[in-house]
Parts: sequence; C-alpha cells; structure tokens
Amino acid sequence: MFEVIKTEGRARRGVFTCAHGTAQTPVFMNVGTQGAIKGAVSAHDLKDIGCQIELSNTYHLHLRPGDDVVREMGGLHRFMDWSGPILTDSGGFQVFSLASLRKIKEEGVYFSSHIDGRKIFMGPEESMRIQSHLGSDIAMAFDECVENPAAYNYAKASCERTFRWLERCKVEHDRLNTLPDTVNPQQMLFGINQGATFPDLRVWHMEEIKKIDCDGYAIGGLAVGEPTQVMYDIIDAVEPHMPADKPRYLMGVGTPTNIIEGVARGVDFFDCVMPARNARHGRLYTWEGSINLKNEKYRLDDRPIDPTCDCPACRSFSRAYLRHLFVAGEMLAMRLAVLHNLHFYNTLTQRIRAALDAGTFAEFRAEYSEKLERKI
Ligand code: PRF
Ligand code: ZN
Repeated sequence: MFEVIKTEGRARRGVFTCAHGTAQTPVFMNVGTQGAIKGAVSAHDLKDIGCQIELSNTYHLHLRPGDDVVREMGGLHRFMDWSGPILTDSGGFQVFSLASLRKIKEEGVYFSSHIDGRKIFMGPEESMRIQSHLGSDIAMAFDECVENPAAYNYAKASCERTFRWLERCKVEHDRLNTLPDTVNPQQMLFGINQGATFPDLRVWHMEEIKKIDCDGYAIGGLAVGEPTQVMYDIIDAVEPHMPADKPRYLMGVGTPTNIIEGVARGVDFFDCVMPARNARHGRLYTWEGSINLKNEKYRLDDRPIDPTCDCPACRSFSRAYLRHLFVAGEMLAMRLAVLHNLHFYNTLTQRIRAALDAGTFAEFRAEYSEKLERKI
C-alpha cells in the first residue's frame, strides 16, 4: 500500500506499507547484495543506522548459496535476521553487468556465472521463482538494462522485449503468490521502465507498462554512464506518465545531490552501492561536502567525521583514529566508515522528509543540492 501524504512541487512525501512493515518516503534502500552489507555490516547494524528497506540481489543469491537454500532456511528475512521490508532486484541488471558469454533471446538470458563459469539460464519466470523463494516484500520485474550509449533501434527492440517480459513476470508472480507454500504470499511486483536515453521510447514504454497492474514502477537504465543532466531530463520526460498513486523508484541512484534532484522530480525510492563503496575507499560524507579520510591533514584531527552525526563511528571516534585504522589496513576502518556513510544517506532522506513535512523542501534543495557535491 502506498499513500502520498504531502507534495511540494513534484516532490512527494509518502508512506509505503508491505508485509514486513512501513517505510516513510522518500526512502533510501541500503544495499546488501548477498544478504550482508559489504564492510562487515549486518542486518542488526542496519537498524542502528536508520535503514528502512534492505535490498538484495536475485542474481547473487541464486548463484550462492542458491535460492533453494534460502527458501529451506525460511526465506531471506529469517536467513539474515532482518524483520523489516526487503526489495530484491530481478537479476536483469546484474546479468548484464557481471555475467559473461551472455546471449539474450526472447525467452530470457543465457550466461556464465561470474563465480565459476557455470552456464545458467534466467528469464522472467526464473527470476520470479527465485524472488518468490527469497520471500522479499518487493520483487522487481526481469528487464534488460542496455549499455550507454545505445543505438536507437537496439534500444527500441530491447524495451519492447522488456515489456513482453513484464507481461510474463506478472502472470508468473500472480501464480506464485497463490501457491500454498509460498514464503511471502503478499510479495509485491514493481515494473521497470527502460528506453535508454530516448525520451520517445521512455514514454512509450512507460505508457505500456502502466497498463500492467504493478505495485510500483521503477526507472531503470539510468546512471550507466550518461551525463547527469541527461538522467534528469529522462526523469522529467517519464515522470508525468507514471501513475501518481504508486511508488516510483530510481534504480541505482546515486549521489546525495542526485537523490535531492530525484526527489524534486517526483521519485520516492532510491538505492545505490556508492555510499558503501566510497566508505571502503575512505571517502566520507559530511553536511559540508565529502572528505578523504586518508588525507594527511586528518592525522591529528580530534573531531568526529561529521560533528552533527550520531552514527556509531561519530559517537565515539576521531578522524585521527579512523584515519589511522585506514592507513593501517584495519577492517574496523571499513566497517565504521560504511556505517557512517549509510547513516548519512538515511539521515539525508530523513531530512528531505522533514523538509517536505514542513513545506521547506525548496529551501533544503537550494542549501544542499550543490553543497553536498563538494569535495572538501
Ligand atoms: N535494472 C535493474 N536493476 C538495476 C538497474 C536497471 O536498469 C539499474 C540502472 N541504474 C540499477 N539497478 N533490474
Ligand atoms: Zn557518522
């Protein structure tokens, strides 16, 4: 269930409810690809840093440990001990970014596993079955995310096929939810808009997929190397064609600035590996811009990463100590840095929501959209 409770311009403040609880939107989903957040962060830590929705991947969990194992263990919620909402990505994107020897056919994709080279087939029905075994709250439709730049004719044929795949996803998803032994019979299905950087394909595709009754709609195929302004222009083109009463999810995006700009364009859900990846490399977010904690200038810096942050790293440790851990290659450095950056992203969306509640999102955007891009 999704309810928009307030709007400011095109920005929306909403409440999303699924079988495992409620999320206040706009929301940032924390990425735990393989059922753990990279950097030795568990589902228990996620609670502490304000995570509302966890995101895992069909592709990875199918390859290892196998979705049959997760199902036997009672589903992903029990397996990783996270009782809140989970969204699973369909495998569409990961097959295209990780697997080798890919062959795309009408029925689905043939590929070799990036782990052991094993030959695997995944189509819409396989993706729906795997996600049903995982028991996530939101299953994503099986799609093709085309490379950037894409030729018009290829992008057109691809998004037509992605539409036919959504029809098949919907049929299989409905069937799986009614089986007597389904892990999560209330699992939702989100459709995914594609069409590369071509506004006419994007709009055509959105108009088609919204005829299929999904619980939400995502914009995929962006943040794959196109200029940021092109991404914003595509959102501007597609958004008026998205159902107003359903959640909208911008997949794999992005920087704090991208999130503020996405919200301003009517997006409700975001996810990105960037905050965790940056953290593991020592790049930490503050409300004045991001810092490189490995820098010599922090050697004797007694301040926390961000003076306003109350994450587990900032509550107890100085920049000098954390810098030392990074330079010494201690695993604790990564863990604390990841906790801080994810806490920052969860706080960012929380502050966006507070601004929307107060009717001051325009001011918030003016103050932070550019500032958070800075490297200080
Ligand atoms: N499709 C799927 N997952 C995704 C994407 C997509 O296009 C993207 C693109 N940024 C990230 N994750 N299924
Ligand atoms: Zn912090």
